[in-house]
Amino acid sequence: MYKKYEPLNLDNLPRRLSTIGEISGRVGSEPERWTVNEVGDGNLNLVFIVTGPKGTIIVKQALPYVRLVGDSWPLTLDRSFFEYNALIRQNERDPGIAPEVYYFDQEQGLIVMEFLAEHKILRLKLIGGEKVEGLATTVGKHCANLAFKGSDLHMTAKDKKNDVALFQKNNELMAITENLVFTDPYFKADMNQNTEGLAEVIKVLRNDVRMKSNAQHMLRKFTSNAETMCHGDLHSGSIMCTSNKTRVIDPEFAFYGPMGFDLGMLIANYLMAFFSQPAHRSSAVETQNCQKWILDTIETTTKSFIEEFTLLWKTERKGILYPESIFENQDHSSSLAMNDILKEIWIDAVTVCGIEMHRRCLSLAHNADFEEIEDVKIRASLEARNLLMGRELILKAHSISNVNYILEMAKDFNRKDLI
Ligand code: SR1
Ligand code: MG
Repeated sequence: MYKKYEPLNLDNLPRRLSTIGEISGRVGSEPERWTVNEVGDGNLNLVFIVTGPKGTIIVKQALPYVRLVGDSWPLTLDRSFFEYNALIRQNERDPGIAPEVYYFDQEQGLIVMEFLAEHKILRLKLIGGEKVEGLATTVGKHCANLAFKGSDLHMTAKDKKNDVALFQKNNELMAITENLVFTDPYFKADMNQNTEGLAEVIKVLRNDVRMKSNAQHMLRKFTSNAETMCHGDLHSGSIMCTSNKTRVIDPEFAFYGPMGFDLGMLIANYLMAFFSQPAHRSSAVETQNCQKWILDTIETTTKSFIEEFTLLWKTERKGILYPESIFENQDHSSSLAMNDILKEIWIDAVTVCGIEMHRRCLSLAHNADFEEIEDVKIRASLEARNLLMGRELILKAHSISNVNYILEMAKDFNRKDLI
């Protein structure tokens, strides 16, 4: 590999990578027998599928700018360092869910990893009306394992602090979330985009001082409450599935933050899939069927998170927080303390959920669930339901006691004509 950073392309990739043992061992040592396709459809990076006589790999390379915008928005290559580190931790904390990493080159912003041959991006499956067996339990458990095992409930205080220090340097990516997700939806930011017809709804959101304050309280937690390593960008585009297998990819936005962050972002993306269904299905029956499945997925994801967190509390509580010495060893249950934590996680998740529902319709980087709806009037009316439910979630996060309340709220908004 060259020392100086140079982006890969279809022509230079085989020559440049075939001399690396970890790669040629998996693809084959004759680069002329390799086929290379660039398949990156995300907002930031190059992604190549490389196939040779021995097998197929994924080659992901950071560009020195935001791909979605172009070189007017420079962005550090170091994001691949944080993605690499997060993948390693995901695989330690919940093995077999993140792709296996075969090779990493920091200078080139390059990660070579497992090719998920049969898997497809979950967002596309949801738009296509496909269901995935086991999705909710796998991802709910994954979120719980990441939340628990990256925190002072499990890690040694020294390891935790060192890891927080390491990931605090992922601050360029954190800044994207701080601005695009938490703040830009609520004012006329330069890169904002929205569907025509939403002006009145946007006015309601931007005039709601209570809601904006709650969203900023959550941003304060994002920046200062380094509880655990979050995936940082856990939407349906960061999950790949077959009909019954689920993997979680793409943790370059990883950061140490609130334990409910990933769960909240995930539920938001399921809710957006839910609200967009009427535009993607060809009959009311199909729409109802898919929407029900999505709501069931939200319910089971949340329940799996709680179940797994409760199990980890009993079996993996080895850190400095809530030690057995002051509870169980004195014949006192620690359930009260755990339930307090779960309650706080839930409030954070509900708040993040509402904010994510806003940013995907008002800020930069919208999602295909809505963007692929060609009829602007239909798109705006479905986005309005999503935006106004997001507001309710941010306003009522402290009184929404469980997931069923959210499911009922979604069904209720799904019936409303708001614009
Ligand atoms: C400029 S990056 C925009 C968005 O793409 C990523 O997937 C993250 O969600 C980020 O917020
Ligand atoms: Mg991504």
